[in-house]
Amino acid sequence: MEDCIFCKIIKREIPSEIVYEDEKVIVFNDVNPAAPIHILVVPKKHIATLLEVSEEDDTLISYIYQVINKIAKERGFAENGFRVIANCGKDSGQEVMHIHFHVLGGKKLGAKIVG
Ligand code: DGP
Repeated sequence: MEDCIFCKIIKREIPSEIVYEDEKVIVFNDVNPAAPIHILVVPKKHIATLLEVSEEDDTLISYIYQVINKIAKERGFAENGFRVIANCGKDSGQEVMHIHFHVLGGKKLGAKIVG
């Protein structure tokens, strides 16, 4: 999508700190980290919100969790644990209309997941 920030990151039109990439997903550091580890796992397919996810994305969504699993193990934060968050729509504060999974870790995260 032309005006989408994450599509621009995928096309290298905007720089980012990429930590993993393959044909289906890109993973990069969040520009505004909320924890020592704060990466965004983003499918290359432009899907605006979780409400647009359909049956044809079954494999992709499962794959995203496999990538998270792999990165957590490779980067050494699997054992201590981490949190995955996907915002959807205005009440969640979703800013970028291209689905993405925040992976947060590297410290003991607060018990509260809403604020
Ligand atoms: P959300 O509220 O779930 O839509 O979060 C979007 C996140 O994306 C937010 O934590 C900041 C991050 N972000 C926005 N623009 C950029 C960017 O240009 N580069 C990077 N690395 N992260 C971005």
